Amino acid sequence: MKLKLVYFGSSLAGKSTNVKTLYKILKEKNLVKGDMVVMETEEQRTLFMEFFISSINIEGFELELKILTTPGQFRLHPLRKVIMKGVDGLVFVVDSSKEREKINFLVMRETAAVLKEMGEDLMRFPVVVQYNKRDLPDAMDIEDMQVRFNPWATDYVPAVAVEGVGVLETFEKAIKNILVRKYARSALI
Ligand SMILES: Nc1nc2c(ncn2[C@@H]2O[C@H](COP(=O)(O)OP(=O)(O)OP(=O)(O)O)[C@@H](O)[C@H]2O)c(=O)[nH]1
Ligand SMILES: [Mg+2]
Repeated sequence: MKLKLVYFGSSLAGKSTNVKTLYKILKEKNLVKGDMVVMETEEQRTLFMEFFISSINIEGFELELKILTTPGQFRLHPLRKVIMKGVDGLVFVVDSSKEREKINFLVMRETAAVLKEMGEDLMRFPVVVQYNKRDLPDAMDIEDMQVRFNPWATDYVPAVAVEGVGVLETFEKAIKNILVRKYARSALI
């Protein structure tokens, strides 16, 4: 089964750090097919990134995963639509810094708009919320963030992506959510 997982979140929230770390973890387990493709703007900000994993077995399913990040910067908005095409599941990387509260929220709203244009509803999508940068001195309380950034009441993972904390857990939960959703849907139709 082929699945597409997209990491979204505000600029500098840690999406690339997650995906690069995940690539390393999976590469060591020989689960990566090919190289990681990275495209950056002149200021080292993500334009687009993707990599493939071949035959990863999760919960008894043989999966081929395509993993991508969206660019966080607002001026790269048109690219986000391209990246979101055919997406099966999402990871919402939330910057725990109090200073980023508003921008986290705006990105959630904007992602909902992108999906709506594709005829999809963010609120009905398989999502995992990652509260990244738990190491910051101004990190918000998880309970406060849950109210603001987890309207799905879905799984969440506290993380320090830069140290690799929470990266694999987030990924595994995201894949499980996609599978549960796909199977629940096919059982009901
Ligand atoms: N303190 C701290 N810094 C982090 C953490 N995760 C990532 N960072 C740092 O945050 C900065 C931005 O990380 P990126 O992974 O490039 O962020 P991004 O979401 O891909 O940003 P864009 O590509 O611009 O949208 C980098 O300097 C990272 O080292 C974390 O858990 N704690
Ligand atoms: Mg990036």
